[in-house]
Amino acid sequence: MHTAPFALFSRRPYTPTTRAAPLESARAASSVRRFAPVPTLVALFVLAAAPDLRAQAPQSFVTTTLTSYAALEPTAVDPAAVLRVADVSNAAEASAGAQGATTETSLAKPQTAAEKHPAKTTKPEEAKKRSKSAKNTTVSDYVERAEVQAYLRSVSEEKGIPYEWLEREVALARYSPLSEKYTTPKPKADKKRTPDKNFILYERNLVNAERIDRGIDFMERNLETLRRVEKDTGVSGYAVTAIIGVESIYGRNMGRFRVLDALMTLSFDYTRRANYYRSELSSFLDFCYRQDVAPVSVTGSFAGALGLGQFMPASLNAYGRDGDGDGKIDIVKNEADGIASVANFLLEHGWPRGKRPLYPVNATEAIFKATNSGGIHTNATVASLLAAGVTPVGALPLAPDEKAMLVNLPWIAKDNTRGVDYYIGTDAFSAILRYNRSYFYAAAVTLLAYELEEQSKGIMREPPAEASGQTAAAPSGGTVAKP
Ligand SMILES: [Ca+2]
Repeated sequence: MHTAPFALFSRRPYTPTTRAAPLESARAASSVRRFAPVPTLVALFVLAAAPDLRAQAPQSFVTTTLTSYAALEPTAVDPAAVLRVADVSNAAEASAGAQGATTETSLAKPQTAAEKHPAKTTKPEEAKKRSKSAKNTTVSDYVERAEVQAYLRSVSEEKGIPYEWLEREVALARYSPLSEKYTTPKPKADKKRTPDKNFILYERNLVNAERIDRGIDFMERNLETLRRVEKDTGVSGYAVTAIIGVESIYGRNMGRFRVLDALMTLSFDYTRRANYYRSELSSFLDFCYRQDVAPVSVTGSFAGALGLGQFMPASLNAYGRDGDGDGKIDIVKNEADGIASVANFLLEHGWPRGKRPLYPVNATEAIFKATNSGGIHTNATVASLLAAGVTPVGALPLAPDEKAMLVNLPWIAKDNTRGVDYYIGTDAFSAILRYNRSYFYAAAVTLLAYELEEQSKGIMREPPAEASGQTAAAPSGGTVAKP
């Protein structure tokens, strides 16, 4: 029997809103919403194109316009992002001056929780302060600075890139106030108000009808590539799709910051982690030089992550792959390259062929502590976890000596009941954790992958006619969990 994958997550006493809207109704809604948006579009255009009007418009008008537009076309615009852009645009325009500030004033889709929550957007007063304190960096300012010249000389030597090329390209960099702002840690006072960890809330933002629907579209149009890559690497095509879905909503949200500006700012106008960003910057310049890409043309997140899988440049250099065989690696515009690169990242970080990431178990906090659980590596085995008192929920098709880790996901339901779900994680889960060290992140990716499999009715499986001609190639992703 094929076990419904997301039944794994059904023990919590709540019904996730994400599953309330069936796929069909989501699709129906998406065809209906095309008929009405003209007045909203006009209002949105005014807001986007006329900063003065936008600044004077009542906040309720701005909110209503953006919210109704977002309802019509949910992924076209994120109200929170546009509100934030509206708030900071004056500051960005003032500080950028003649530079145009196209990145900051565009409808840049946010990349992190900090950007997604309107409550955390820049207040107008803050924006005014910013406009006074922002560095008045001109286009060519960076290459005139001695530390930048010294850095470029070392990159030139280390990577074998002509200094003239580096100087010419870096001369186009501009200071990016938002890159600095969004990478600056919040004051400690805020930490007191940090709410308890709640996987239910986290999951709701990442695993919902829209992301499942678009994920199935993504899989349908990339099915050949996904199957080929899964066959080559043994990494689940559902998991690769889920990571791309979580990271960039399948390419709709890759960030509109100029990566060059972001990395130059964080390397030379921001003292915290400057060495890290300088290293990423040199990877980025190296990649652009080798791939014959103009650095200034590449867009990504405020911190320099780019493409479908939001790779930092060093990861792109290390794990980027050419998925369509044209000799270039373009993880921004080419979905095959994005898929191949994410799969290769997971493979290189130990994804075991055909394995699922998570299996539900019963456990306790005492067992979690006694087994030294909590890291990102599989430091136990299935047998040792069972010996410590972990008991499977349903089938656990893993060998006793299989490397494993115990995973805890605390949650708080609407009625304030609290609990912790426990899972046995395999090396596949550990590989996802190398993408992002958070159990919540990796579990949300896993859940989205399971939903994609379930709701696409196992789209990754080869058609029976082809499959019958094949020998015992291990099925990956989909069919392994059968008892
Ligand atoms: Ca390619």
